[in-house]
Amino acid sequence: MGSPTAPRAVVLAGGVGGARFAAGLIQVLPPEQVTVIVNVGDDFTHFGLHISPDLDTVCYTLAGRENPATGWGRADETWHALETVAELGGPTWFRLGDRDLGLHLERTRRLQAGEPLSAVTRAVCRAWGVRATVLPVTDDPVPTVVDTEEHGRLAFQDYFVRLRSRPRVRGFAFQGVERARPAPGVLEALAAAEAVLVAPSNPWVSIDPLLAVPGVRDALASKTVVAVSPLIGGRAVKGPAAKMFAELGIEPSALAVAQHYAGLIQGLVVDESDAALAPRITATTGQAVFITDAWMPTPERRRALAQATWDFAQALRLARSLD
Ligand code: FO1
Repeated sequence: MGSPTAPRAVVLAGGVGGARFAAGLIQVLPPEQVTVIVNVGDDFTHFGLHISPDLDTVCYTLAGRENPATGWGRADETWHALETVAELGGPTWFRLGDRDLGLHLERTRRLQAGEPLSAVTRAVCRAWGVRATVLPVTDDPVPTVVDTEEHGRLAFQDYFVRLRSRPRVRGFAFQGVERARPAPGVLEALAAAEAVLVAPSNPWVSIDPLLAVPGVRDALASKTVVAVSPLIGGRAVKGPAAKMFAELGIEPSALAVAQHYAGLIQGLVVDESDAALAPRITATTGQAVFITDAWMPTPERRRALAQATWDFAQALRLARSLD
């Protein structure tokens, strides 16, 4: 038995899917043993405020403060500030609620005073009683740019929220990522973890930007890494992942997810509806496959998926140590 606060599991997470999976895992392991490393490629400045959508979704969800209907933003939200913006003819396409705005105001103030994003995130989590460690993958700006057929290069939130992911994608860039440094604690958590769990997040715009931060992919090389497919029956539970695969000329399926992560993961968790793909996944990538109900509509289902994924990772780790 290690120390009760030693990190055992690292989750690589984007927004809603990553947050819900992490919320399941802190029902399986003591939260102090879980580190969630979060994508910041979606971050942008709006009304002069620094918005970190995926970090906020993870923090709100682990604090039990998330909007259960959307998955992002706050529960019990009101919209007075945005109504005033609308009265004045300002932009309302990105819906910032009143409670949510408070976080963006305070984070922006601290960033402008010189605190790094990771320190601000730590303070937010402490204030809200989040016992897991939540880390932005980097404190440096690494904005995701989406190359589209119709509009050329678009800032991520322009593509995702303003244009509702409708443009056809041709590719992605993570600006400045080659100069980015992992945030304090990221490489340490990866080094200490028994296993790294890639949440059911969008591989293209949630997980790839994390892996692109220099040092992160290398830190996974010696680890047991297991991913949960975000595609169920060829469709994304939320967001445009399946559409992105198709537009990039890849048939969207759990097999495509396995091939996307080939060389990075040793195991893939897939939904029961994708069970027939398991032999081809193993034959083409060498990955072990675990089949379960991968849909997470309730806290119980989140816990069950996290438990199954953790047990699968532990079994793979044991098998590797015996090799
Ligand atoms: N997503 C939307 O589809 N529409 C919105 O108006 C919107 C507002 C928003 C505000 C704060 C926040 O933290 C997230 C918000 N999101 C919104 C979600 C978010 O932009 C995306 O889900 C992520 O960037 C993708 O993971």
